[in-house]
Amino acid sequence: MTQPNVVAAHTRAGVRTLALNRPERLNAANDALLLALKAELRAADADHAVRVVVITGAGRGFCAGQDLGDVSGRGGTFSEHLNATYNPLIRAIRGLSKPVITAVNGVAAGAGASLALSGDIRLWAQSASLIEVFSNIGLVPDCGSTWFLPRLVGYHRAFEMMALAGRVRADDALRLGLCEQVFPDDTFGQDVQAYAERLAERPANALKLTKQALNAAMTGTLDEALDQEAALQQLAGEHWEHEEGVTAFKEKRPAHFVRDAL
Ligand code: T3D
Repeated sequence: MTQPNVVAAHTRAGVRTLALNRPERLNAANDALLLALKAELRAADADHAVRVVVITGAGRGFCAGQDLGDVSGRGGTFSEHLNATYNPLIRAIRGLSKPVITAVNGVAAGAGASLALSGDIRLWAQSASLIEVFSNIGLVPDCGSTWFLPRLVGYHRAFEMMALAGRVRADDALRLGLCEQVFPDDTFGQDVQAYAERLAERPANALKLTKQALNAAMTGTLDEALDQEAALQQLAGEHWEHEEGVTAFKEKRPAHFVRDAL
Protein backbone atom coordinates (compact mmCIF):
# COMPACT_ATOMS: atom_id res chain seq x y z
CA MET A 1 0.00 0.00 0.00
CA THR A 2 1.39 3.42 -0.89
CA GLN A 3 1.86 5.88 2.00
CA PRO A 4 0.11 9.25 1.66
CA ASN A 5 2.50 12.21 1.36
CA VAL A 6 3.21 13.52 4.85
CA VAL A 7 3.61 16.94 3.25
CA ALA A 8 1.16 17.76 0.44
CA ALA A 9 2.58 20.43 -1.88
CA HIS A 10 1.34 22.48 -4.78
CA THR A 11 2.32 25.73 -6.54
CA ARG A 12 -0.07 28.38 -7.81
CA ALA A 13 0.79 31.88 -9.05
CA GLY A 14 4.28 31.78 -7.52
CA VAL A 15 2.98 30.54 -4.15
CA ARG A 16 4.26 27.15 -2.97
CA THR A 17 1.88 25.70 -0.38
CA LEU A 18 3.17 22.97 1.91
CA ALA A 19 0.43 21.29 3.93
CA LEU A 20 1.46 19.07 6.86
CA ASN A 21 -0.57 16.00 6.08
CA ARG A 22 -1.21 13.73 9.04
CA PRO A 23 -4.71 15.04 9.83
CA GLU A 24 -5.71 12.04 11.97
CA ARG A 25 -2.92 13.09 14.41
CA LEU A 26 -3.57 16.83 14.05
CA ASN A 27 -0.39 16.84 11.92
CA ALA A 28 1.79 15.82 14.87
CA ALA A 29 5.35 15.65 13.56
CA ASN A 30 7.22 12.42 13.05
CA ASP A 31 10.68 12.25 11.51
CA ALA A 32 9.31 11.56 8.03
CA LEU A 33 7.22 14.73 8.16
CA LEU A 34 10.09 16.86 9.47
CA LEU A 35 12.51 15.61 6.83
CA ALA A 36 9.94 16.01 4.05
CA LEU A 37 9.15 19.57 5.11
CA LYS A 38 12.81 20.51 5.20
CA ALA A 39 13.39 18.97 1.75
CA GLU A 40 10.39 20.89 0.39
CA LEU A 41 11.74 24.15 1.80
CA ARG A 42 15.14 23.53 0.24
CA ALA A 43 13.50 22.83 -3.14
CA ALA A 44 11.29 25.92 -2.89
CA ASP A 45 14.31 28.07 -2.10
CA ALA A 46 16.06 26.87 -5.26
CA ASP A 47 13.01 27.19 -7.53
CA HIS A 48 12.85 30.60 -9.25
CA ALA A 49 9.15 30.11 -9.99
CA VAL A 50 8.43 30.12 -6.24
CA ARG A 51 8.23 33.60 -4.70
CA VAL A 52 6.38 32.86 -1.45
CA VAL A 53 6.07 29.71 0.67
CA VAL A 54 2.98 28.90 2.75
CA ILE A 55 3.12 26.29 5.51
CA THR A 56 -0.28 25.07 6.69
CA GLY A 57 -2.00 21.97 8.04
CA ALA A 58 -4.40 19.47 6.47
CA GLY A 59 -7.65 18.84 8.35
CA ARG A 60 -8.66 20.58 11.57
CA GLY A 61 -5.20 21.00 13.13
CA PHE A 62 -2.11 23.01 12.20
CA CYS A 63 0.44 20.88 14.07
CA ALA A 64 0.17 19.19 17.50
CA GLY A 65 3.95 19.14 17.97
CA GLN A 66 6.08 16.05 18.30
CA ASP A 67 4.16 12.83 17.63
CA LEU A 68 4.16 11.36 21.11
CA GLY A 69 3.60 7.90 19.70
CA ASP A 70 6.87 8.15 17.84
CA VAL A 71 9.26 8.93 20.70
CA SER A 72 9.90 5.68 22.52
CA GLY A 73 12.35 3.40 20.76
CA ARG A 74 13.44 5.98 18.21
CA GLY A 75 17.04 5.97 19.56
CA GLY A 76 19.28 8.95 20.36
CA THR A 77 18.85 11.67 22.95
CA PHE A 78 16.35 14.52 22.96
CA SER A 79 19.06 17.04 22.12
CA GLU A 80 20.38 14.87 19.29
CA HIS A 81 16.84 14.59 17.93
CA LEU A 82 16.25 18.35 18.11
CA ASN A 83 19.59 19.10 16.49
CA ALA A 84 18.96 16.60 13.70
CA THR A 85 15.33 17.41 12.87
CA TYR A 86 13.51 20.41 14.34
CA ASN A 87 16.36 22.89 14.63
CA PRO A 88 17.49 22.64 10.99
CA LEU A 89 13.86 23.13 10.00
CA ILE A 90 13.40 26.32 12.01
CA ARG A 91 16.75 27.59 10.70
CA ALA A 92 15.65 26.77 7.14
CA ILE A 93 12.48 28.84 7.56
CA ARG A 94 14.28 31.83 9.04
CA GLY A 95 17.09 31.56 6.50
CA LEU A 96 14.88 31.01 3.43
CA SER A 97 15.48 33.66 0.79
CA LYS A 98 11.71 34.01 0.26
CA PRO A 99 8.92 35.05 2.61
CA VAL A 100 7.38 32.17 4.56
CA ILE A 101 3.75 32.46 5.64
CA THR A 102 2.60 30.16 8.42
CA ALA A 103 -1.12 29.73 7.79
CA VAL A 104 -2.42 28.46 11.10
CA ASN A 105 -5.68 26.71 10.30
CA GLY A 106 -6.24 25.00 13.67
CA VAL A 107 -4.50 24.12 16.90
CA ALA A 108 -0.72 24.71 17.04
CA ALA A 109 0.79 22.97 20.09
CA GLY A 110 4.34 22.35 21.32
CA ALA A 111 6.76 22.32 18.42
CA GLY A 112 3.71 23.15 16.29
CA ALA A 113 3.37 26.42 18.22
CA SER A 114 7.02 27.22 17.55
CA LEU A 115 6.49 26.43 13.88
CA ALA A 116 3.45 28.72 13.81
CA LEU A 117 5.53 31.55 15.29
CA SER A 118 8.50 31.01 12.98
CA GLY A 119 6.89 32.40 9.81
CA ASP A 120 7.75 35.85 8.44
CA ILE A 121 3.99 36.42 8.22
CA ARG A 122 1.52 34.55 10.46
CA LEU A 123 -2.08 34.27 9.23
CA TRP A 124 -4.66 32.56 11.44
CA ALA A 125 -8.09 31.10 10.89
CA GLN A 126 -10.70 32.32 13.38
CA SER A 127 -10.82 28.92 15.10
CA ALA A 128 -7.03 28.51 15.32
CA SER A 129 -5.28 28.41 18.67
CA LEU A 130 -1.78 28.12 20.10
CA ILE A 131 -0.67 26.21 23.19
CA GLU A 132 2.84 26.21 24.64
CA VAL A 133 1.98 22.70 25.74
CA PHE A 134 5.48 21.44 26.62
CA SER A 135 5.15 21.73 30.40
CA ASN A 136 2.07 19.47 30.29
CA ILE A 137 4.48 16.63 29.53
CA GLY A 138 7.34 17.92 31.68
CA LEU A 139 9.41 19.37 28.83
CA VAL A 140 10.80 22.83 28.14
CA PRO A 141 9.67 24.85 25.11
CA ASP A 142 11.86 24.17 22.09
CA CYS A 143 12.11 24.78 18.34
CA GLY A 144 12.59 28.48 19.02
CA SER A 145 9.61 29.22 21.26
CA THR A 146 11.86 30.64 23.99
CA TRP A 147 13.30 33.03 21.39
CA PHE A 148 10.15 33.98 19.49
CA LEU A 149 7.62 34.34 22.28
CA PRO A 150 9.30 36.76 24.75
CA ARG A 151 10.18 39.03 21.82
CA LEU A 152 6.49 39.16 20.96
CA VAL A 153 4.77 39.27 24.33
CA GLY A 154 7.56 39.97 26.85
CA TYR A 155 9.17 37.70 29.40
CA HIS A 156 6.34 37.53 31.92
CA ARG A 157 3.49 36.71 29.58
CA ALA A 158 5.70 34.20 27.78
CA PHE A 159 6.52 32.50 31.06
CA GLU A 160 2.85 32.37 32.05
CA MET A 161 1.88 30.86 28.68
CA MET A 162 4.65 28.28 29.02
CA ALA A 163 4.06 27.45 32.69
CA LEU A 164 0.26 27.12 32.53
CA ALA A 165 0.00 25.87 28.93
CA GLY A 166 -3.11 27.95 28.37
CA ARG A 167 -4.77 28.09 24.98
CA VAL A 168 -4.42 31.40 23.10
CA ARG A 169 -7.29 31.92 20.67
CA ALA A 170 -7.22 33.96 17.46
CA ASP A 171 -8.56 37.29 18.76
CA ASP A 172 -6.06 37.30 21.62
CA ALA A 173 -3.29 36.17 19.27
CA LEU A 174 -3.96 39.18 17.05
CA ARG A 175 -4.00 41.53 20.04
CA LEU A 176 -0.77 40.05 21.41
CA GLY A 177 1.05 40.18 18.06
CA LEU A 178 1.26 36.42 17.54
CA CYS A 179 -0.30 36.83 14.12
CA GLU A 180 -0.76 39.56 11.51
CA GLN A 181 -4.30 38.74 10.35
CA VAL A 182 -7.23 36.53 11.24
CA PHE A 183 -9.54 35.26 8.49
CA PRO A 184 -12.90 33.45 8.68
CA ASP A 185 -12.62 29.66 8.76
CA ASP A 186 -14.75 29.07 5.71
CA THR A 187 -12.68 31.31 3.40
CA PHE A 188 -9.29 30.74 5.06
CA GLY A 189 -7.67 28.87 2.15
CA GLN A 190 -8.70 31.48 -0.43
CA ASP A 191 -7.80 34.39 1.85
CA VAL A 192 -4.32 32.98 2.50
CA GLN A 193 -3.76 32.37 -1.22
CA ALA A 194 -4.87 35.92 -2.08
CA TYR A 195 -2.59 37.38 0.62
CA ALA A 196 0.33 35.22 -0.58
CA GLU A 197 -0.21 36.24 -4.20
CA ARG A 198 -0.12 39.89 -3.16
CA LEU A 199 3.21 39.22 -1.43
CA ALA A 200 4.46 37.31 -4.49
CA GLU A 201 4.06 40.46 -6.60
CA ARG A 202 6.36 42.45 -4.32
CA PRO A 203 10.07 42.88 -5.24
CA ALA A 204 11.62 39.51 -4.40
CA ASN A 205 15.22 40.69 -4.13
CA ALA A 206 14.28 43.57 -1.81
CA LEU A 207 12.23 41.22 0.39
CA LYS A 208 15.08 38.70 0.56
CA LEU A 209 17.49 41.42 1.73
CA THR A 210 14.88 42.87 4.11
CA LYS A 211 14.44 39.46 5.75
CA GLN A 212 18.22 39.15 6.06
CA ALA A 213 18.48 42.62 7.63
CA LEU A 214 15.64 42.02 10.12
CA ASN A 215 16.95 38.62 11.19
CA ALA A 216 20.40 40.10 11.85
CA ALA A 217 18.93 43.14 13.63
CA MET A 218 16.94 40.92 16.02
CA THR A 219 20.17 39.88 17.72
CA GLY A 220 22.48 42.81 17.05
CA THR A 221 23.11 46.36 18.19
CA LEU A 222 21.87 49.55 16.52
CA ASP A 223 25.39 50.17 15.20
CA GLU A 224 25.47 46.72 13.63
CA ALA A 225 22.00 47.25 12.13
CA LEU A 226 23.07 50.56 10.58
CA ASP A 227 26.14 48.93 9.00
CA GLN A 228 24.10 45.97 7.78
CA GLU A 229 21.42 48.24 6.27
CA ALA A 230 24.05 50.22 4.38
CA ALA A 231 25.61 47.05 2.95
CA LEU A 232 22.28 45.51 1.95
CA GLN A 233 21.00 48.82 0.53
CA GLN A 234 23.97 48.82 -1.80
CA LEU A 235 22.87 45.41 -3.14
CA ALA A 236 19.22 46.47 -3.40
CA GLY A 237 20.08 49.76 -5.08
CA GLU A 238 22.09 47.98 -7.80
CA HIS A 239 19.22 45.57 -8.58
CA TRP A 240 16.78 46.14 -11.46
CA GLU A 241 13.87 46.20 -8.99
CA HIS A 242 15.06 49.59 -7.74
CA GLU A 243 15.18 51.06 -11.24
CA GLU A 244 11.74 49.62 -12.03
CA GLY A 245 10.24 51.03 -8.82
CA VAL A 246 11.64 54.53 -9.43
CA THR A 247 10.66 54.50 -13.12
CA ALA A 248 7.12 53.34 -12.29
CA PHE A 249 6.81 56.11 -9.71
CA LYS A 250 7.89 58.75 -12.22
CA GLU A 251 5.61 57.33 -14.91
CA LYS A 252 2.71 57.21 -12.41
CA ARG A 253 2.03 53.50 -13.02
CA PRO A 254 2.19 50.36 -10.84
CA ALA A 255 5.65 48.77 -10.65
CA HIS A 256 6.06 45.28 -12.17
CA PHE A 257 8.37 43.20 -10.04
CA VAL A 258 7.72 39.75 -11.49
CA ARG A 259 10.25 38.80 -14.15
CA ASP A 260 11.92 35.51 -15.07
CA ALA A 261 15.34 36.49 -13.72
CA LEU A 262 15.62 37.67 -10.15
O1 T3D B 1 10.90 14.63 20.98
C1 T3D B 1 11.65 15.60 20.93
O2 T3D B 1 12.58 15.68 20.12
C2 T3D B 1 11.39 16.74 21.80
C3 T3D B 1 10.54 17.70 21.07
C4 T3D B 1 9.37 18.04 21.59
C5 T3D B 1 8.54 18.99 20.85
C6 T3D B 1 7.07 18.92 21.25
O3 T3D B 1 6.30 19.28 20.43
S1 T3D B 1 6.59 18.37 22.80
C7 T3D B 1 4.83 18.58 22.76
C8 T3D B 1 4.13 17.43 22.08
N1 T3D B 1 2.72 17.71 21.86
C9 T3D B 1 1.79 17.62 22.80
O4 T3D B 1 2.06 17.29 23.94
C10 T3D B 1 0.37 17.89 22.39
C11 T3D B 1 -0.54 16.69 22.67
N2 T3D B 1 -1.88 16.93 22.16
C12 T3D B 1 -2.78 17.67 22.83
O5 T3D B 1 -2.54 18.21 23.90
C13 T3D B 1 -4.12 17.79 22.20
O6 T3D B 1 -4.27 16.78 21.23
C14 T3D B 1 -4.37 19.17 21.53
C15 T3D B 1 -4.56 20.23 22.61
C16 T3D B 1 -3.23 19.54 20.59
C17 T3D B 1 -5.69 19.09 20.69
O7 T3D B 1 -6.74 18.58 21.49
P1 T3D B 1 -8.09 18.10 20.80
O8 T3D B 1 -9.03 17.76 21.91
O9 T3D B 1 -8.53 19.11 19.82
O10 T3D B 1 -7.72 16.79 19.95
P2 T3D B 1 -7.38 15.34 20.50
O11 T3D B 1 -8.62 14.52 20.55
O12 T3D B 1 -6.55 15.41 21.71
O13 T3D B 1 -6.44 14.77 19.32
C18 T3D B 1 -6.97 14.23 18.11
C19 T3D B 1 -6.16 13.03 17.75
O14 T3D B 1 -4.80 13.43 17.53
C20 T3D B 1 -6.10 12.02 18.90
O15 T3D B 1 -6.01 10.74 18.34
P3 T3D B 1 -7.27 9.70 18.48
O16 T3D B 1 -7.58 9.58 19.94
O17 T3D B 1 -8.38 10.37 17.72
O18 T3D B 1 -6.77 8.45 17.84
C21 T3D B 1 -4.79 12.36 19.58
O19 T3D B 1 -4.22 11.28 20.28
C22 T3D B 1 -3.93 12.72 18.38
N3 T3D B 1 -2.82 13.59 18.78
C23 T3D B 1 -2.89 14.87 19.17
N4 T3D B 1 -1.68 15.34 19.47
C24 T3D B 1 -0.83 14.32 19.26
C25 T3D B 1 -1.54 13.20 18.83
N5 T3D B 1 -0.96 12.03 18.56
C26 T3D B 1 0.39 11.97 18.71
N6 T3D B 1 1.15 13.00 19.13
C27 T3D B 1 0.58 14.18 19.41
N7 T3D B 1 1.37 15.23 19.79
